[in-house]
Amino acid sequence: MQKSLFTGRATLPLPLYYSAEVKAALAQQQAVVALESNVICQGLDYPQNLQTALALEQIVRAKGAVPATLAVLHGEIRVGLTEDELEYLATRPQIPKISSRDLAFVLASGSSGATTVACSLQIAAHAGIRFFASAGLGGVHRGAQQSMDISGDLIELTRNGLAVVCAGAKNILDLGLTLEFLETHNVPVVSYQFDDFPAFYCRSSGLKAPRRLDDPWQLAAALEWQAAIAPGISTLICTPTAEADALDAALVEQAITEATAAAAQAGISGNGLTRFIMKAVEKATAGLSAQANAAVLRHTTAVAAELAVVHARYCQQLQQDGSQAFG
Ligand code: PSU
Ligand code: MN
Repeated sequence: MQKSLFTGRATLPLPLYYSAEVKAALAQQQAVVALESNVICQGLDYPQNLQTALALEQIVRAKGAVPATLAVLHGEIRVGLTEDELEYLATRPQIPKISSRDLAFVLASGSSGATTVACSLQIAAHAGIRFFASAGLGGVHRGAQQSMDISGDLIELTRNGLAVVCAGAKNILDLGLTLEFLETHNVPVVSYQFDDFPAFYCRSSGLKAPRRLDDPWQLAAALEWQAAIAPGISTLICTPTAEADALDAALVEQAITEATAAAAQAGISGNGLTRFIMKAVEKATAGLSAQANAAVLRHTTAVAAELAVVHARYCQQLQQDGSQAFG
């Protein structure tokens, strides 16, 4: 039995099952990068989803870190999946999208779930993983002044103390309001070697990032200070998709505006809205947006792995220096 942080009462141990690779890496304090499964199950279509999932794992390994794709399979929280398990998820879009608030119920029913960013952050924290990569976060939806639709991804950033590497938030959202929300909740937002807050498929949102940082060693130091100061608050590290993979902003904006109007017309709200709009944009761009989404994922995952490796080295150095570092 574990002790609850809140009541001191004994709580159930979570059914966390690690792949051998992830278990060994965590034991040796090597760099591990967690990845979500909702994008594999529902964000992209088969076979592009499976190809992308496998490519992401290879990218992480090539950078000297270990990938941990997260999902719930038959009531077990899986931290690191085999190729067969990735294929299982990639060929079953009927597996539900699960966010943080769904996890307990999925475990209780012994069923499976594809984890959103929010749910993945929660699991990664319980699993002792420090880095997480995603293409674009959920955020404040356009029209949220009325609908109050704000992704649980943002809330979860205030609870789990991870380093989250992404290309900003999805540009189907209101990125200005998303930045405001992050500021209100004191979530550090850093653009890595870039001035602006990126816009997922597009390089820039036209909004300045609250902070720019160029040196990965200094970023590692900031993450450790953040963990000491406010252990629950994650740090959002943004990196824009490569020039060659970026979509034309005007073209995408037109598709998003039409998709958003179509969603309103069809009365779509709640947790199906993001997928509805993403799929409509994909249709309007003849699949270009899905290609771009996969490219963003490959890029953010590579940067996350690079930063995780430097961070692991920084932590080793801290341990070697011991108390000397702080006098
Ligand atoms: N990537 C996609 N499509 C998606 C998502 C990612 O191409 O639908 C998922 C992510 O898992 C993200 C979630 O965490 O959408 C956010 O959903 P919502 O806006 O309902 O919080
Ligand atoms: Mn929502």
